[in-house]
Amino acid sequence: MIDSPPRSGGRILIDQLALHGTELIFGVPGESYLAALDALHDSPIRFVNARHEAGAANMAEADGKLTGRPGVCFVTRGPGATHGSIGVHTAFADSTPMIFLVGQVPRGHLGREALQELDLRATFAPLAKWAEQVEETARIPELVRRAFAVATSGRPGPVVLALPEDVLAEEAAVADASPYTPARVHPAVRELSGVRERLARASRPLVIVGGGGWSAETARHAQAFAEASALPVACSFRCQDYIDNRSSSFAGHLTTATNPALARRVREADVLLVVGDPLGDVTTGGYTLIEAPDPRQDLIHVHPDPLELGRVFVPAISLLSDSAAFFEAIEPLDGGAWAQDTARARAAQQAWSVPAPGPWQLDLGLVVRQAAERLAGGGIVVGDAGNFSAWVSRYADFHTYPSQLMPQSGAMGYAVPAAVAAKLRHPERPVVCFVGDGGFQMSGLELATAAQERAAIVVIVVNNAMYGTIRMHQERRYPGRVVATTLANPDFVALARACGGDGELVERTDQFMPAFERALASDASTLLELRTAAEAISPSETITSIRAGRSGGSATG
Ligand SMILES: Cc1ncc(C[n+]2csc(CCOP(=O)(O)OP(=O)(O)O)c2C)c(N)n1
Ligand SMILES: [Mg+2]
Repeated sequence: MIDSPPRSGGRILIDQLALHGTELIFGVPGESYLAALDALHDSPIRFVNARHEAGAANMAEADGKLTGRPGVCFVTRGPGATHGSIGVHTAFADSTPMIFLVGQVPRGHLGREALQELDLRATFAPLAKWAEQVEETARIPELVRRAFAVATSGRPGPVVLALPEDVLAEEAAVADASPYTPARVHPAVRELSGVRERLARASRPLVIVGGGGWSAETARHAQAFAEASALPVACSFRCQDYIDNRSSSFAGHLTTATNPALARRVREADVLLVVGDPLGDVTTGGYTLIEAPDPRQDLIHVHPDPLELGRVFVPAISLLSDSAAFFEAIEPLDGGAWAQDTARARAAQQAWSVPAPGPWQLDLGLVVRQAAERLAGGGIVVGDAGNFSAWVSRYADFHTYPSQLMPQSGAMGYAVPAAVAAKLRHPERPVVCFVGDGGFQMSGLELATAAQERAAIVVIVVNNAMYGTIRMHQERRYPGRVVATTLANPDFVALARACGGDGELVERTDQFMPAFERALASDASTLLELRTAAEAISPSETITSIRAGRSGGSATG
């Protein structure tokens, strides 16, 4: 095998990334991986240098979500790795394939607490699917190939590879690896019959879709199966684009502020067919809609990772399969017994997603709805964590996969960098990012990266001059005692201009659409600062109503 000319470790690494299909690397450079940067000088791979490693890691995570192939991030040693760790956490929580490369101190300095040294295997053990250090130049092809396979197989997730500086600088004569192929998990015919038999005896069935490994084709198969069987389908937390929201089967979104009619439907279902989703805290309403460990409903859980089946919830039927293979293989069934109920689920979702105008000068519900109607499913809607996202989840709709990028991890600071990555991957599609004033200040300087990369995004900053989510929880538990949740903000419009973009202040609902049209038409990134009333704390509550003990719902991260 050793008939290749000697190459530096950096060159071997970049050659492996290219042969596994990498086109973009998001990162912040460091002297620990100069040999890899040098190899990029003559490579078709584009290095996008973010302004902060959290931005770079969130960009790579978003890229992995959009493509289904590992997004790649490259950072340096302890400070770069710890800054970027939030993106690794999000990739884990969101089941997103990602490869997080970290320059490390030279092998001869390991264990001495050399400058910026960090035990990266130990640090990332609980954050990543696999964390390894490459200690021999000749093993780079083997370990990089394995990193791609691990990131994309079973439940997708992040892999961390530490690369000591001298391993990258040293030369080795080693052959390239063959391109990776993710392992697929197919259901057995007998198991599919068992699923269909149990469903056929149901009177109030519900399908829940979510988790990793989704694709446009899987979305089509899932929709075709659900519609032909007249089954209602709910999307798990922040997986709203997994099925066309215009479908007769779409029953809504299980989120932090779920439609009470949908929550009741989950609780009262007799059979739940859950495909791909690991069933987390938010989707299950804090383990109340689906009780752990023994759900009241008959749970049919389809997942590609055997360790996920029965981990929290004991299924009536466990089926080891990836979502794509399941929806390719399952035959529709007669839905006569529940078709009318599915129509009611659909009607309840439609009623829920129409905003009732409020007394506000700027009505966020109307603004989100108008923006979504203008995009008509063709855009990519990116979101951060915060209460503003409750309006986005409720009043925007999604037609194709992928068209939504929002962190299931609830990480603030995600949206602006994720939007930059989305625009680089889909330059032809409008990319519209919703973010709170708090979240924007965590990563807003990535607008400078957007300008450098000529990625023209639209950033809608919902400015309520506070950490609204935390204020809401504060008012519920400690009414009137406001601590640490008020924000004195910078001039967001001026900030956008300083970063090479443009900006407009929007203070009234009727000012929004003209400003949005100008933003969509612009060649530069445009920030629209929406001034919203602090009193409008969530779509269903005001601060006054919370203080008066008249809470009408919930919204959070
Ligand atoms: C990185 C990170 N830090 C802290 C939190 C806790 N948190 C959740 S929402 C929130 C406030 C968000 O404020 P803003 O972005 O202004 O949105 P708003 O809730 O006001 O709409 C905070 C601090 C978090 N989710 N992520
Ligand atoms: Mg805010």
